[in-house]
Amino acid sequence: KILPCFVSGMVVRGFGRGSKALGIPTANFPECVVNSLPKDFDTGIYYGWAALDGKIYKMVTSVGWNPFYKNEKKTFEVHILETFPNDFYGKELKVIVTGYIRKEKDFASIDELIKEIKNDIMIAEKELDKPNMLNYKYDTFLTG
Ligand code: FMN
Repeated sequence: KILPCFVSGMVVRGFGRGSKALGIPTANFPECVVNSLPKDFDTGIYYGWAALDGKIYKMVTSVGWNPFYKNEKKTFEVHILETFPNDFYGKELKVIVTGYIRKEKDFASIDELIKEIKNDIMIAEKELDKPNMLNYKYDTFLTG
């Protein structure tokens, strides 16, 4: 349908819960980028590739309203599957969303949310190693 979806923008500050409460830091795209997604891009959890500072990484992304936190604004948050010593606010982030994992869910506790995200990460790790997904890693959108 609408995947792969190519998205780029400058990393902005989110609500600031990502790294602290969850131990899973996410980079947020600005509102204008979120609002310019294709109309039929469903909210949910996806995986794909991210380019940052000229390097390509696996990523998982959450697009929507974060029902657990009841956000009033739709967000597009990217968690890169790599540990970084610093934030990357202000940097250009490019992503190719290549696959869908699941709908956003509400959870009874933060621990359950974290468990589900860890599972999303496992799925992304595995799916992105498949040849049809690896192809996108070298797309000129990311490398150019
Ligand atoms: N939030 C939800 O409320 N429900 C979800 O199902 C959900 N799934 C997520 C899956 C992934 C892979 C990621 C990276 C985030 C997910 N989130 C979900 C969003 C987290 O709640 C969010 O990253 C957290 O609120 C931190 O946001 P902040 O850094 O903007 O404060």
